[in-house]
Amino acid sequence: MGRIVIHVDMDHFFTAIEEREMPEIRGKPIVVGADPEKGRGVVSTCNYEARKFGIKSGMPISRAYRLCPDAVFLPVNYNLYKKVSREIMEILRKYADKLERWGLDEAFLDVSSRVRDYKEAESLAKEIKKEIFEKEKLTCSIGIGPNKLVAKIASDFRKPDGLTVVEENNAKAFLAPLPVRKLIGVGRKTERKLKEMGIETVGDLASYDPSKLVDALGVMGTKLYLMAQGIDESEVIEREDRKSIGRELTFDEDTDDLGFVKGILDMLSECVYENILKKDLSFKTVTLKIRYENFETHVYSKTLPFRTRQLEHLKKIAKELLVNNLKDLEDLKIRLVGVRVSNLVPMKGQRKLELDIQ
Ligand code: TTP
Ligand code: MG
Repeated sequence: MGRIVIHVDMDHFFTAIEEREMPEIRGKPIVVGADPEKGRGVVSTCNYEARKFGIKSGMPISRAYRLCPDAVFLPVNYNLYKKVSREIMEILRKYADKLERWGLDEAFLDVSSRVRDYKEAESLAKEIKKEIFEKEKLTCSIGIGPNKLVAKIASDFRKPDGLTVVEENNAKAFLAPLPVRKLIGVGRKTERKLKEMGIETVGDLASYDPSKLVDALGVMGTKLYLMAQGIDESEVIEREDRKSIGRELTFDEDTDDLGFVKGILDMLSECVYENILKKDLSFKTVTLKIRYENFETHVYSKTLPFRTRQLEHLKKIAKELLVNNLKDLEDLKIRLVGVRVSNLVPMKGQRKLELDIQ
């Protein structure tokens, strides 16, 4: 059997979180966007009640206000949404061989080795919905398909709280009646171009002469033609989304013993290094954090002109940063030190890049 891919998309994500936090606004039209007071900015999202009034993501807040003055207008609480997003991805992680996050509220899960058929994939999807609802009190819509393209379109098919399964042999027929705009990568411009060629639905595209598509659209033409047949070979890719890796330690007792602090830095460097190896990364920047007994906290960084993954580089730079920067505050004891690396690049990608250049 081929692959089975699940796509999860949270329902009206930002507003769903706001409703959860403020039960008193539940059931009302809600709009999340910048600067509601001043009437500037755009709509980030709105709940389904607000959508009934014609409000949409990307619309100026002022227009949303005209469409529905009684809606609840809220500012964007991005930090909260990010936290919830992380928790949801954590839940999804358990269910997938590979997980690919797409923005804050979407993810692809390759579950090919976890399930034997679409029936089992459907049960898995139900479990996912249940766990997200129990833990986060939020609903999502899920699509299941033979690839990312079909799974993503399927998750959008029935919303909110939907579950749509499209088996491989059904993919082409499922896509056929949909407008071409639903295909990944088709924006307003491509849509217009296709319309001029008499192509409005995915079905129109699927039965079009592929060589004419290539003449008109180049590589995109080939891609579109394949997508219209329900074909998409792109892998679910686990992206390293960590921007830095660090470890820190608060001492039992504040200290001014430099030798001791250096020893601790070596130990923290080793912990960080272990993580770098595990994730197959290289780094360019090392950052040292020092907190003094009076809680004054300083951060010093050094960026190398090259990428490295050597423990010796890490240890040496961390200690250098300590010695070079201690001078100004040397009469204060140290309460905490931390070592962090950033500017991370996967070694895999790097090797590939080197090969490409040769
Ligand atoms: P979407 O998944 O596109 O929208 P949604 O989750 O709000 O609604 P749906 O039920 O249709 O999936 O986007 C996810 C979040 O990203 C959304 O809650 C807010 C944010 N967003 C913006 O900030 N600006 C935008 O233009 C869009 C489309 C989304
Ligand atoms: Mg969504």
